[in-house]
Amino acid sequence: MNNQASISALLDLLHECNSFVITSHVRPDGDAIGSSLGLMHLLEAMGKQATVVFTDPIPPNFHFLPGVERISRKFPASDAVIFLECDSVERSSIERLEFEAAQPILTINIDHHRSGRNFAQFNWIDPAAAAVGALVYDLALASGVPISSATADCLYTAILTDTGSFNYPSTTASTFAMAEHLVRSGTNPNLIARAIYFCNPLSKVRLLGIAIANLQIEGAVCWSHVTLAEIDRVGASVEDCEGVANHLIGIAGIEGAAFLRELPGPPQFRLSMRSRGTLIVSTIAEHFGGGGHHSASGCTMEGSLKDGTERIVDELRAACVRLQEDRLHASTQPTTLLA
Ligand SMILES: [Mn+2]
Repeated sequence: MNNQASISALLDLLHECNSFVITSHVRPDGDAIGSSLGLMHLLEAMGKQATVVFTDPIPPNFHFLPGVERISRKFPASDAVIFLECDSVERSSIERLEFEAAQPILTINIDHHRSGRNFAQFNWIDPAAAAVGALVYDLALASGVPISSATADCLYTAILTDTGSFNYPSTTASTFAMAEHLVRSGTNPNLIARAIYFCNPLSKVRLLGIAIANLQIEGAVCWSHVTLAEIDRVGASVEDCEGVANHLIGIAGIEGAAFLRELPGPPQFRLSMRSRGTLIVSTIAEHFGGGGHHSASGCTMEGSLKDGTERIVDELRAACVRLQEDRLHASTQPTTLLA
C-alpha cells in the first residue's frame, strides 16, 4: 500500500473504534513521546478516547508537552492498540502478558524505521518519513480535523528531534512545509527549543564530560564509553546518557561514531551509533541484533565493554574502508559530458 492508501484504510479503522491505547518504544525519545501525544490529541479531537502508555520515565526536557501529565504506566482495556516506532510488542513499553490479557480487537503499527516489521494487524511503515510524527501529521491532515496548538507542539517536537533539528538527510522541503503549518497552528519554535535543548540537567552535562574524556579516534572512526561507576559518580540517570553519540559525530572528519554505556547485571552494554548519512550504521546495529536508521541506530550487546568496543570498532573500520572504495570507484567512473 502506498501512503495515501494506508492513510485512508487507517482512518476507516480509527472511525470503527472508540477507545485507543497508544504506545511507543522503551527509553522514549522526542519522536516516540511527541508522536504518541500528538496522536492522542488528534484522536480526542475526533471524539475518541485515547490513553498514552509508557512504562519508562519521560525525560525531563519533554515534560512541557501538552498532555504529558496524563501518560499512564498502566495498560487499560481498549478497542485498539497503536504502536508507534516499534518493530514488535516486545520493543514497546507494554509487557507481552499484559497485552495478551487485554486482548485488544485491533493492533496498529505505524513506523518509519528501515528495520520495521509487519507485526500488527494493520501496518504502515514508511522509511522515507522524517519522523513518525510526520506520519501522524499526514494522518491529521487527511482526517480533516483542524490541528490544535497542543497537537502542533507534540508533532513539531517529534519532527524537530528526529531530524536532528532539521539537519539529517531525511529533512526535505516537505519537512519545512510541515513545520511551517505546525507553527501557523500555534507552535512557538523558540519555546520548544528552550525546553528541549536549553534545559539539560547538570548530571547530563557532567556525564558528557566523562564521555568526551574517554574519547578515542582512529581515522574517520571515533568511539567512547561510560562505565556504571562513572554514571554513578555524577549521579546520571539513563535519560542523561541519551544524545552523547550526537556530539561524537560532530567532530570534523568523522564518518562513524559509537558510544557504549555499561548496563547493570551480567556484563552487557547499550550501543548507540551515528554517521553523517553516507556510512550506514543500521546494518552494523542489525548485525548485532539491533536496528534503526541509516545514520542513527543502536542495540544492546552482551559482553564486556572492552570486547564490545573491539568488535564494534572493527565493523566501523570495515564500513569506512568500503565507503572509501565506493568513493574511489565513483571518482574513476567516466563522467557524462555536458552538451
Ligand atoms: Mn522516530
